[in-house]
Amino acid sequence: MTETLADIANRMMAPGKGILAADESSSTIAKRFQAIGLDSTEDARRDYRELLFRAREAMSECISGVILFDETIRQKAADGTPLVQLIADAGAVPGIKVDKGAKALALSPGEKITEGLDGLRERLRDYHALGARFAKWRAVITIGDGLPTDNCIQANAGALARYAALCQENGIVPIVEPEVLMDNEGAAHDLATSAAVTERVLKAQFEHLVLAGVDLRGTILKPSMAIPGRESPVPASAAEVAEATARVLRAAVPADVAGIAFLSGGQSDEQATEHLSLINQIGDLPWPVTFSYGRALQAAAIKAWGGRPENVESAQAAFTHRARMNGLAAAGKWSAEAEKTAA
Ligand code: 5MM
Repeated sequence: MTETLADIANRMMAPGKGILAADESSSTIAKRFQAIGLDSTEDARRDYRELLFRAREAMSECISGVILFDETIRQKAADGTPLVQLIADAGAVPGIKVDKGAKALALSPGEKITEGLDGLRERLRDYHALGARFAKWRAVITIGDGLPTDNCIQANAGALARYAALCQENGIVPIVEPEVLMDNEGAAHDLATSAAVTERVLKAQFEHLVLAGVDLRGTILKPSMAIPGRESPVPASAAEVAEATARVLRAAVPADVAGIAFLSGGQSDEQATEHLSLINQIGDLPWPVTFSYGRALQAAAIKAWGGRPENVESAQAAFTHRARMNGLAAAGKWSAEAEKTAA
């Protein structure tokens, strides 16, 4: 029997599991490799992704889905097994980033619009044939003097809604990711500002999704948390971040949405885990809430690997540790003790 969109989305929101964002575009992965002194060759990118997807415990117990980049969804492991197959064999859902990146928004200095709608229907059909059952599109919203503008919020929300409708038309669950940045240069906003902007962005987003006829039961929201900017002079406690984030989501996200999977956005590994756990501890939320982390799941693994074959096992252990900690957080069960004991 064919899985419905809601079935796929529910699989991605399996209790105690979350999503691995391994969809770094060529320039982003090159930056990550540069930090460990490694050239970004096709084989190096394959070897790195292969080591993640072959981390059996992490993949089968903590990861429900993996977001891939175009190159990766077509790549084979060193022994010839398609990488998509490794993911599916571990019981996780393969997914694909389909946006073409955030570009300058015309006549709106300092703001961005995500491109990639032209030809998307055809690309989605190809990706479905390659095994993708969900997709991801990321919009970027910047807080600043007079920013974000309504123009930027509306333009990105409209593009995300068109993307989501095209996904559903083609049997693919859309992950809708409107990221309110916290780690850009000059991000000095406080928690209240982040919360207010995030609420405004999410409310606009759901108006557009509903207008486009998108079925929310087959849709996953990937939001940023309500959190002070990285240069904010006013810090917030982990409990304050969790409380503000849960409040904003309750105010803006319809209960029909299949689930919420946060991005980490530049938080430290442990912060991202602690915040997620505290949000889940608040309880009584109408949707399952988990992670869809890129940096906060991979940073330790990439460092441990260092591009050397003899470090594959330590890199897998580092990835497994973070995946397990975030799996606990998805159930509201992470603790500083668990972090130390397991490390
Ligand atoms: C893995 O990073 C993703 C791809 O980014 P680029 O297109 O810039 O290379 C990114 O979209 C990611 O999926 C989300 O932002 C979440 O990642 P973080 O690192 O914020 O958890």
